[in-house]
Amino acid sequence: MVKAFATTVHTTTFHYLNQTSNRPPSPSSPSTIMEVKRYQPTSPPSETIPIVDLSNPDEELVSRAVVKASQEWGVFHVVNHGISMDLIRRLKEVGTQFFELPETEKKAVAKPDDSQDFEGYTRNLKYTEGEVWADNLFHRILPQSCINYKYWPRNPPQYREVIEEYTKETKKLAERLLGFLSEGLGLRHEALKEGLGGEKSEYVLRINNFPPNPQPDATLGLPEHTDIVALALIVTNEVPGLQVFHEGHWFDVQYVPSSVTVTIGDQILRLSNGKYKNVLHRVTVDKEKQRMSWPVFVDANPDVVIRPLPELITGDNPSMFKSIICKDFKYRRLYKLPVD
Ligand SMILES: O=C(O)CCC(=O)C(=O)O
Repeated sequence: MVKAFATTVHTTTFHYLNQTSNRPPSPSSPSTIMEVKRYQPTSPPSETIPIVDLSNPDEELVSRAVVKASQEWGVFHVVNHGISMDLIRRLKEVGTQFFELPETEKKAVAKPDDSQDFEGYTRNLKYTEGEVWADNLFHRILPQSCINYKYWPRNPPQYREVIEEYTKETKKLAERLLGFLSEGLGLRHEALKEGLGGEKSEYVLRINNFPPNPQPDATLGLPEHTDIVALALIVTNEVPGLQVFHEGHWFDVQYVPSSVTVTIGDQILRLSNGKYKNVLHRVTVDKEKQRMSWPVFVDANPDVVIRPLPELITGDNPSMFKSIICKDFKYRRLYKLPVD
């Protein structure tokens, strides 16, 4: 298992993301990395994040909607996605119950101070600009060989059973979406999954707890970033806070109760040779309400070479990105080193 990338330049926080704020433009960064002002006002919601109904029997229509949303926005909601509402309710329940435990109990699964990896519970509630203002629990959920149960809470007792069930359903959903995205590239259904390492690609659960913040305008729950992974499948509680950058404006992502929100990350941008967009996003905090979110990140196997899928590259469509091994890619992203 690769752990080298997982320590950040910050001593207290691990970001499973690629931050872009407070950074001068880098000539060798892909053009998709945008510089934004942190407090740029959000635009009026004349346009909203696409919503794709996955239960539509016309699979081709569904596929086209996923592809269009991934090209234009890099983020969309899916509804009727096949994960039962009861399972999502139980996922939220076990996460909420974990964060309600006394600090001493949460520390049973704490990320060790000297850990070179990201897994475990961390508390980052001393706000510094550009840092996370949240409590997080982070652990791998697939493949089985990568799972480290020492970071899975024993309390609440049903935690493991619920997360295992949720993992199975999330994998099915992720693979269906990857299939649509592959077809949108004119490739076989399995092309992107295989490009990420097939059954050896990694799935990681993060539970974010953003407590109310008396100074919501001065603090972000998560600073703007694109995900260094392939995809994130996110469920949240009813408190809005996710914002995405689209055509020069920040948009609030509306809370759609039965949906899973999908964000496209850097790896899909690269594998698709730039066809799909890695969405820049951030999370705001609320003055009075606690916000929580449960992203599952679909990540390439650390030893896979991240590069545009070779079938896509022609004389007319040259490669936009150099090949790089996944673990090196993530290391460079996390340390904000240039990546071609
Ligand atoms: O809280 C959310 O809605 C998104 C979380 C997120 O972007 C992350 O954990 O990287």
